[in-house]
Amino acid sequence: MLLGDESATGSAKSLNSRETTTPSQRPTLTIEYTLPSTPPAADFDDDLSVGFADFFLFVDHFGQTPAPTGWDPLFDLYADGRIGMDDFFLFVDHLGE
Ligand SMILES: [Ca+2]
Ligand SMILES: [Ca+2]
Repeated sequence: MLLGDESATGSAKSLNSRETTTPSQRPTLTIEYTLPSTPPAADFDDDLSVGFADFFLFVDHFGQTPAPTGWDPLFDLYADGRIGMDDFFLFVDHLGE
């Protein structure tokens, strides 16, 4: 059984896979989606939004330079070879995207 109004946004669907006893004849549901073409620059954890998890990752890298360990150019939003206040301000610009 499939219910829904295709002309409305936010339409709900119900799919009952027990209507047939033959597994190969049961309906299947395929969901296709497209990721945003340009994820936010400050989305460090790749969840397609900029939030507190990204902030804490940024704080972990704050003050770093390309010295021996811990350097990750991902956090150098203002690409000057140091993770500092310029990067923080760019991060804040993206917060909530
Ligand atoms: Ca994120
Ligand atoms: Ca920087």
